[in-house]
Amino acid sequence: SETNPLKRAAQKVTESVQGDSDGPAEGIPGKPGPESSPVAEPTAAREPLPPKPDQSGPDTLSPTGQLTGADQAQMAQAGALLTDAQGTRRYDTDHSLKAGPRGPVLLQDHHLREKVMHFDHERIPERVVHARGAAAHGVFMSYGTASTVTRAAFLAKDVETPVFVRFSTVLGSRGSSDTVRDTRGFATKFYTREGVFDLVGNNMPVFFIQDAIKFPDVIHAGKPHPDREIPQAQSAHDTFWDFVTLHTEATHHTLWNMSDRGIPRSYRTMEGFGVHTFRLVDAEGGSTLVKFHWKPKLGVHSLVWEEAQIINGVDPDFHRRDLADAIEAGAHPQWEFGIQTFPDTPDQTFEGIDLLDPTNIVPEELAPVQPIGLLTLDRNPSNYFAETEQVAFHVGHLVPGIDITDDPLLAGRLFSYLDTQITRLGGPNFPQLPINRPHAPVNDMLRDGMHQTAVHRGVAPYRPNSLDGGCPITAGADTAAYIETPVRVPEATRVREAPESFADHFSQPRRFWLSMSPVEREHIIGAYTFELGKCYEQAVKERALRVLANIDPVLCAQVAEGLGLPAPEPTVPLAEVEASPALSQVGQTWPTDGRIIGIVTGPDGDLDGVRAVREAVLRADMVPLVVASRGGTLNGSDGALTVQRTFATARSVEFDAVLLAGTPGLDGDANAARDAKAALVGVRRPEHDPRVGLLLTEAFRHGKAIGAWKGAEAVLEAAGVPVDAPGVIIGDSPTATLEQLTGLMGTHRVWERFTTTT
Ligand code: HDE
Repeated sequence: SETNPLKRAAQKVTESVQGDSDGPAEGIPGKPGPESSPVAEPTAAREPLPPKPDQSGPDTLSPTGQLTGADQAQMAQAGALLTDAQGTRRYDTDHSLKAGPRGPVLLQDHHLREKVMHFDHERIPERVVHARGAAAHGVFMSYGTASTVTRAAFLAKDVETPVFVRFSTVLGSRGSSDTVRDTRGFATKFYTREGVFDLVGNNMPVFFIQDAIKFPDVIHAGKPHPDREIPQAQSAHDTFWDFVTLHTEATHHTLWNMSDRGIPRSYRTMEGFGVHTFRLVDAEGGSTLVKFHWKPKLGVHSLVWEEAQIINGVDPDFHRRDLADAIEAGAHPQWEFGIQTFPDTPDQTFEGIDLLDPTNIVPEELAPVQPIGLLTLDRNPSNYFAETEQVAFHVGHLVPGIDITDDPLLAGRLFSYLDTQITRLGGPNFPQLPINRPHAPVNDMLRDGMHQTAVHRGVAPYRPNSLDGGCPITAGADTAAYIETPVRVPEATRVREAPESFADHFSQPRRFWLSMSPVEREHIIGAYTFELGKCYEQAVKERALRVLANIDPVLCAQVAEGLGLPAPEPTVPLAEVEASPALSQVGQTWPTDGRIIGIVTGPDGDLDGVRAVREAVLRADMVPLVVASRGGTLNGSDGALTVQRTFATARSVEFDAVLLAGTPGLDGDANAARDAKAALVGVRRPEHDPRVGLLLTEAFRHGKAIGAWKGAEAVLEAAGVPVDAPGVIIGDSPTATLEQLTGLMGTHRVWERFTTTT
């Protein structure tokens, strides 16, 4: 046959496509790779598998109302044969065109040029804030309970609406760690039949500033220092603390960041908030002011700071992985959507709280959160870039029945979100990207522009017109038009000023502090002490203490003690406020679905017991991870057990609880013989391995439930974990131990283990 490699490769293509003129070839089974390749092709070319259910693209309509399923298929690897961007088949994409094998690369290599050109432009600018995120598809099922206050069709009874939710950190770059201390974004795109509604919220109900004009400033202060570009994804540095102590309206949000809310255990265990007060409008035009809430079914749960720091190194993708794994495993995260409602009075206050001030909450005890629907995330994105990166949220994406208020922070956002997409997504046609396409038919008169992908018909994109049949015509209230609520605007003189009611910066933070349990207060004190301890500027630390003195003298004194500075006196009288118990994360019991239990066993552990607890953990919708001295399988009497983590790869931070497998009782000689045998193959028993000791002391320190069944006490003793401490269980049988352990996990942590001083 042909000896010239190029000709032979060309011949290979010709043979494989014979009889297949209008579709991809069946495959090239058994064909050797190109001559220059040292090994044969690893696999024979074949048709790609059809996408798994969770890999199919969003079920969207194009701007012209056509289903885009066909486009989606074309975007994947749609056939066996490689083509270039123009659809021309290529026989080699691993070698540049050269003048001889050792000669110069030729400028005429247009395949090289196209391939590298595309690669050069693969990145787009990351989001200026919220750059690091993870997302999922899901569905929102409305209870209909909001129908009395809003005409929004997707909030009517039993309406199902597809959604896409993106969670994020705020300060870090795209490649930064997940478990940094920061606010988290919680942005939801509802693809409703009346258009897209975006609720672009956070996991904290308040914001640092009251006026959008300060947003560039607070972000400049929070981002890394401009000279060295450090620190990454942190607020523990001088400029952040400089800003938040000079602009004391930031006090409340800063306190939330320093609380356990700043280090969530998982995206699945975060609350979400719309932050601003919105206005709902019913079918008769009646309006109600509301605050939006997302309540996680698994309860609010956080990491402890040391865990968060360890995870930054051990698994920087912790939250991203957790979300994707849970969805893939069928543990679909759920949140109840709720509203607090307030009468739409001209002063827009409730119980003396200014509803236009985004540094305020309204305690749930004063205005209960009323459930209006259920969000379930059930499908992972199939392509991070196309979906999670290119999704474009905007607070101005509203549907009939949902309107805005005059919160000055919201006003600035209404401008900013559209503006940013032009830089980020390269022009005004980002709504045409598959993830952003509305599911309602689009019939706009927007035309042309960068990256226009629609082929608009007609000649008269203006109205009224007499050339395109007079269409489109405008909708009215009876045909679901978006109609702005006719709110009275007060007669006023234009000023650059904040209202007097925005001036109280300390009573709401004091309420938050008073609502915390002793252990949560301890964590807050630790967080301030850590962050301010990382600052270099003495004046910044001192100013921060003056702010803390106005929240609470104990908080101030303890942080001052940690910094080695005197505690100042308050400069304003301490606010007389009641605690809001709903703000605390401690004291309730939650489902344990999706929680991870590490089951540690030695080379001669009770493997039948391990198998029994593994199965019981799975039945309880939790995740068992078997941890042993080495990888592979363990052979019990009932067949092999797969090892998921070894003493080298396991770290306590991955587990919500630890179970130690018992070892069947052996006498002293047998013990020695067993150890000798284990040492020969380089395998240590758990009680002899310092990594197991570390795992247990960390789990103990982090307030995690620890269980051991008969024969494993030695492992606890070797680690120095007291067997009679709270949350440490020595059970009679494997499953009885698991049962007790699960009971403890419902409260999230063994809170009694944390020392408190307040
Ligand atoms: Fe944002 N914010 N923001 N923000 N924000 C952005 O939009 C902005 C604010 C929030 O997953 C940007 O598409 C201004 C409050 C989330 O894609 C940008 C102000 C809240 C996300 C922007 C605020 C948020 C963003 C960056 C002060 C909670 C991520 C990229 C007026 C209620 C959305 C982008 C996603 C993203 C501007 C304040 C939440 C630049 C000017 C308050 C969850 O447009």
